[in-house]
Amino acid sequence: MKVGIVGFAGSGKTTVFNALTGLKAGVGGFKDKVNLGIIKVPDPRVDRLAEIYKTRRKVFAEITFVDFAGEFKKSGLDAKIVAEMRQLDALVQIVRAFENPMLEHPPQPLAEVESFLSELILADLIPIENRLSRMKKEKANPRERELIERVKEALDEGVPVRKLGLSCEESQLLSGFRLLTEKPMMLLLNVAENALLDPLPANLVEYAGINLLKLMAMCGKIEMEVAELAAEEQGEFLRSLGITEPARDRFIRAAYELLDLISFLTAGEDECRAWTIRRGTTAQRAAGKIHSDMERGFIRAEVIAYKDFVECGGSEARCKELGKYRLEGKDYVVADGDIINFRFNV
Ligand SMILES: Nc1nc2c(ncn2[C@@H]2O[C@H](COP(=O)(O)OP(=O)(O)OP(=O)(O)O)[C@@H](O)[C@H]2O)c(=O)[nH]1
Ligand SMILES: [Mg+2]
Repeated sequence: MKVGIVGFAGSGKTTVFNALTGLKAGVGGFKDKVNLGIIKVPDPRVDRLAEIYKTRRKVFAEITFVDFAGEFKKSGLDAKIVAEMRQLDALVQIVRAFENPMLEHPPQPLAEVESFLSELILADLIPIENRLSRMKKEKANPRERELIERVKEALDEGVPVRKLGLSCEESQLLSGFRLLTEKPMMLLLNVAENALLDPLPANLVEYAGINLLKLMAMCGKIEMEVAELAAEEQGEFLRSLGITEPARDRFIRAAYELLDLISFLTAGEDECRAWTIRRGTTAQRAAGKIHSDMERGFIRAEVIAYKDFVECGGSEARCKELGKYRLEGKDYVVADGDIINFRFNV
């Protein structure tokens, strides 16, 4: 999964990037550099399975973060950056809610979110308008033409494509454009140190609800310091501030919800591993996540729910005795925490 950290200059993008990745990219002074960082998604189930199978080889799901710089010049979003943003699975807009001495204006979270949306809309209008004018010359498929016109109308009115409630088929027709306003998006309110435990501003909560955006708050500066501490010191430091868990963990959960992702597990003496899939994925498609041969030659899936496996003391035989071991066919919808062994034939 590739997540872009976007937003206006000085909103604290790189600070948040450091907090999420534990890296130490330079902050402040409007650095003009794209940072890339990969994190492993902590999953205690993988740790536990590795103990049961006595293996040291643990593989976790990963999230790649891209921290953009200088997105917002006077003339709008930079075309090169827009092109890179189009490749991402989700966008996280960092919204400034702290006083930044390098910027003149005080924080105005809602206004900042609205004007960033306008920039995204302008960026999406370019390919849509180009397509429309080409369609007028060619004989276009009427379904596609109607769709493109509807998208253009929405964008003209300031409505992100995400809100149009498109069908699967319509999304498919638009997929080549990789529209920014269609991407799942989260607002991350970057709050001042003294506002750490304040409730989220009501106007922003309302706005996020209407526009199908996920919303969370953190203090980037503090969380960046936390990420620099050794793991065993982090808990204590957070507790002293009244924070229950690192923002990174909250963020990962929110991102999985945002993208409707779950994990299934594979376990054995050679390796224990978490695989990320979209909720609703069938067993056969899930097999393809591991290897295309497994999907093509799919026979069946042997499934034990993680919870059952642990309750049976990590014994497959015991799971079988208690009827917790299931054989599932290709259309079985995989559940979060399923431990799966795929049978296949190529
Ligand atoms: N007080 C406070 N300052 C913060 C917080 N987050 C970031 N800052 C400060 O804001 C300034 C800008 O932070 P950056 O993380 O570099 O912001 P950015 O969005 O990456 O900036 P550009 O890359 O230049 O667009 C730095 O001086 C940070 O220390 C915060 O939560 N509280
Ligand atoms: Mg930066």
